[in-house]
Amino acid sequence: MLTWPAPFLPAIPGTGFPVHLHDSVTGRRVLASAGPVATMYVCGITPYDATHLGHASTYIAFDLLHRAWLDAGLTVHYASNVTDVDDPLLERASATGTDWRSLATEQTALFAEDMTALAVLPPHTYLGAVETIPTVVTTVQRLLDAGLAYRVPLEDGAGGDHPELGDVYADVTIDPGTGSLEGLTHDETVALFAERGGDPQRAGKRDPLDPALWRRERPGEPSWDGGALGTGRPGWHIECTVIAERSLGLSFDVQAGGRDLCFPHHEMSAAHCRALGGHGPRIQAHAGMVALDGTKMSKSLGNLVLVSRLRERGIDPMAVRLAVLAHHYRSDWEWTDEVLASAVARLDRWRSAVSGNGGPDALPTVEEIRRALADDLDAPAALRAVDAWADASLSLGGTVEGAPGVLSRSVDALLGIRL
Ligand code: 5CA
Ligand code: ZN
Repeated sequence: MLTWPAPFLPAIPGTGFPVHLHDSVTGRRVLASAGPVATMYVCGITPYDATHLGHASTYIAFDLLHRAWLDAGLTVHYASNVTDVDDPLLERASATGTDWRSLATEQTALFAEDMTALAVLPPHTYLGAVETIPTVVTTVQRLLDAGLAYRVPLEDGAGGDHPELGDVYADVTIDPGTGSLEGLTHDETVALFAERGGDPQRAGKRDPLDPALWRRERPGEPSWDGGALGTGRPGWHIECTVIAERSLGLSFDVQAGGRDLCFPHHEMSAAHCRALGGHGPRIQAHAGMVALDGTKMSKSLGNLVLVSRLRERGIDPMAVRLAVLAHHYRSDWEWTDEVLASAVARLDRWRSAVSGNGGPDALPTVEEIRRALADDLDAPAALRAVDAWADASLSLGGTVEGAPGVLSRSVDALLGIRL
């Protein structure tokens, strides 16, 4: 899968601090990477109705981590995926009478344009579910051979020429702790699993929470050669495990996404990594949910603000990025016209403040931005530091020659905001 062009990263004076990040599993703040190579997997989109502000907010959050790591002198290996075949994509294509491949291709391209406009650094490894199918097949076979997965008989009409080869499910009971969510009863956990793409009621499973690894061919659904697994398509969680393994290995620093991926997706993906012999991600990092009119922005509900629509309206993507950065990545927040208007005003103010040749010394502000980012990606604090420099520059002026240039290059390199 092709990524998008990398934005230019200006050189800036000094070096960033080691980044600490909140781990959702332990609730602790930990060193994000011991270096010298930092590894991150951010779950990519399912390409329909992309890119809404919720997606944008999640990718911008972890783009800050990427930038802060680079600034701290680490080499970053960043991997991501595109879920270019899955139930919700197929359902949307059939509901709108579109070919699922065209829908996926079109929306993946639109996402790349949006990420380019928002100055998000592209992943180094970017793989689609479809192009990864041969690796999924061998990986699922490994799990079956190890006795960590099992086959579930199919309903009549499924399975093409080999209906005797069932769907394959992972056995969650192998990994103690999987599926026991803090604060939720077993029934509530099962309900959440169903709400987020799981099939707890499927007859023949050993445990309601067992996730599908390989779904056999069904009439009217696309399917691929699965060798000894029989024709079919990959399950969702194994897709990310396999793509992470191909790009980063089975033990890596951070797996990230929006908070709705915490369970079951990230929990199951990490369990698959362990079943395959790795440790999985050392940290799971989750961004808060962006809402519109009081409800989480989601493709299935359709309450969306699309980045491409804002761009069509002539809104500067840097203002959109700044609107996102005004919120801490772990908080839930609401997209409103006022949020955008205040970001547009802030961008204007910053641009006026850097328009001269002299200004207040920028180096203390650069250090404040770096400290804020190293402290669990505290973008709002970084923005306040730039606001203070801009206020001083506009009201008092300043005598340090070149300071506006240092400030604007730093805001570009660290926050991805081009002034
Ligand atoms: N393809 C899978 C991940 S492997 C997927 O969840 N795709 S997605 O298109 O539904 O979401 C892409 C990313 O955007 C995920 O990290 C998801 O958690 C995040 N996301 C979706 N809606 C919101 C929202 N309203 N606020 C914040 N992040 C969101
Ligand atoms: Zn994923």
